[in-house]
Amino acid sequence: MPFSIDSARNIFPNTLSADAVPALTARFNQLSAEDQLAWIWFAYLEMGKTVTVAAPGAANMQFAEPTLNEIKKMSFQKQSQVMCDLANRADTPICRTYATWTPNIKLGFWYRLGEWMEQGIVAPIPEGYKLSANANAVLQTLQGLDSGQQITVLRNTVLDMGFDTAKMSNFTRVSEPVAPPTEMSKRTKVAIAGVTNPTVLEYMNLLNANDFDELIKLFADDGALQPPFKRPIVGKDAVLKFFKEECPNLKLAPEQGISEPVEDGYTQIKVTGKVQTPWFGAAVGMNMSWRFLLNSENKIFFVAIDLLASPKELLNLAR
Ligand code: 45D
Repeated sequence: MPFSIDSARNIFPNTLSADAVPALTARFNQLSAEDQLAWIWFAYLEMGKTVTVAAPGAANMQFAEPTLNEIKKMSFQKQSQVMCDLANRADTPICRTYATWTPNIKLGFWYRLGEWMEQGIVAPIPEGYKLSANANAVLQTLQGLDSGQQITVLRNTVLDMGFDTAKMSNFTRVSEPVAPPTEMSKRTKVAIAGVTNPTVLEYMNLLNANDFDELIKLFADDGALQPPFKRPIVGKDAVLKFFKEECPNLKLAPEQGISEPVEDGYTQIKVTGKVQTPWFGAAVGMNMSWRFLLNSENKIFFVAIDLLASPKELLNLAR
């Protein structure tokens, strides 16, 4: 076999991903818990001036509801403690429950807490709270990023909270029920300038239709998918689980690409374009690339999805 997962990660090495995102996330994680909570609050308010977050669907909320109701009944002081515990990744029952949730449940939980903070049902960020100089600098850097990068940082800050599942001996991941795929008559078809490969086109169309059971059939048994800023997820079972847990209702709008044969019947294809998340819809088009490596049977051996450093990168199809 000419490629390993590790060597496949280096196809199209000129692709510039948004390094500002992990760099800023790391700086955020250095802040105190109080500063982190206030920082997210200010960032959220600031962003709310230009883009609105969509209310999570009922499916995202049902698993968070018992915890939310527990928090609702607490005193302001206890509520603040719970939020600090989450930021501190403390070992508490709520932090352990939180850790088992999928990203969308975590985001839905904070969405509701944010609403309640605004309505005075949950302890607000103290009036006149002054961010530390460091937190302020981190906030300023955030404001300089494009909106796709901003929402990715915000998402990271939320996902990193709660107890560390790596320290939990056994737990069951809690995820929303998977919605049925879009019915055939309502499906859309993408067109990609420079790419006609049916596997790549089907990948986009099936992901847009939430048809994960068909989508996974495009992968080789030992195939892998590498999400932005993450290690590859290897093997069909793990990739399918990821699709069902984290990919419903994404909207992929690929624009252009390049395809070329490599060794042993493999083909490498790079596609660039926009991705919308159900949380922000058309208000935020993230600049993304997909780097596919297909085997001689035209199955996906590897695909890396990257958040791009700038819109200019959309036109970078060099090898
Ligand atoms: O602490 O081809 C308060 C893959 C204050 C799959 C708050 C993909 C206190 C394959 C405001 C209350 C998935 C890889 C907190 C493609 C406090 C594939 C709340 C890519 C926390 C294309 C804050 C998909 C809140 C991508 C409510 C790139 C914050 C998806 C909410 C990207 C933040 C999705 C939200 C992103 C952020 C979603 C809702 C970046 C959502 C971001």
